[in-house]
Amino acid sequence: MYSRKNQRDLTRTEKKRLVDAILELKRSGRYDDFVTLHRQYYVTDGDVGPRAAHMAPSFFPWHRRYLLEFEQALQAVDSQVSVPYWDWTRDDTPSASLWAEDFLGGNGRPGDRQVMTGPFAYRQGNWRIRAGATADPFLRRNFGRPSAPVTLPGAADVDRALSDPVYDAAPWNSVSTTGFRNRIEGWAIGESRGVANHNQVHRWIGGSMAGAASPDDPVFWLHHAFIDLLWTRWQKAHPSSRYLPARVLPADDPQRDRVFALDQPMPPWNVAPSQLMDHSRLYRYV
Ligand code: CU1
Ligand code: CU1
Repeated sequence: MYSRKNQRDLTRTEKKRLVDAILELKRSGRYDDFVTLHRQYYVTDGDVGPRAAHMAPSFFPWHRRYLLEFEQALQAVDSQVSVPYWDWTRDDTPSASLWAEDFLGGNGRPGDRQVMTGPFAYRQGNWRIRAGATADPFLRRNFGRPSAPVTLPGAADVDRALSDPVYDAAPWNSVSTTGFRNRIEGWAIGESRGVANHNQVHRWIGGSMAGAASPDDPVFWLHHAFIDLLWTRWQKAHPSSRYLPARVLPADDPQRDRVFALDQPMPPWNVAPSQLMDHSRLYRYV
């Protein structure tokens, strides 16, 4: 049992130990294996085959397990480290301590968007992008996407999603217009108004965080820890609500073999959403 802290509360030492553990995973090649895995499971509505990670009900449980795998890899390097969370409704500016020189570094420079500060800047020599979406070997960020401005979601946007008592809804993909899952994941719902919660955060950071290779930016883990915390908050707010679909979809449903019902094992771990509903024996959020 360990704690996942708000990143704003980490001490200088805690930040350094986390950064050092991440750099060690990068050096050993394990970090890029995680990026490759995410690219492999980033299946969209328009692709064929099952969707475990995105545009699907199992968005929350799949990423919970994915984060646990990453966290265990970090802890094999340094047993005192855990994945902190970034509450982007509070720490919502480029001057937040998250982006300081001693933690994740800051925005990309104009032009090629290359991150120039912090431990993950290419010029530091420890962070070469190998499994990225482009051929660029450097980490890229483009805060706020000035060419088509995007803001970070606010507390009201999150609260609107948390107040939906239904976990997910047909057609169980990116076009579901109700349900907690897509209100947080952020496809379709509110996109015209720019309210896309999880997706909006990826877009606000931009660069490497946009797209299937988004774990190339270490902020991915802090963003998804907050997403994981929001799932826990939703469960507490709606104790009689359940993960949906509860059962395998009927044979005539086009989503039957494309989404994972409560007890259907998800790749690559062969673990069902039902086995990931409760994290309280593993970690807690403080
Ligand atoms: Cu993902
Ligand atoms: Cu994400």
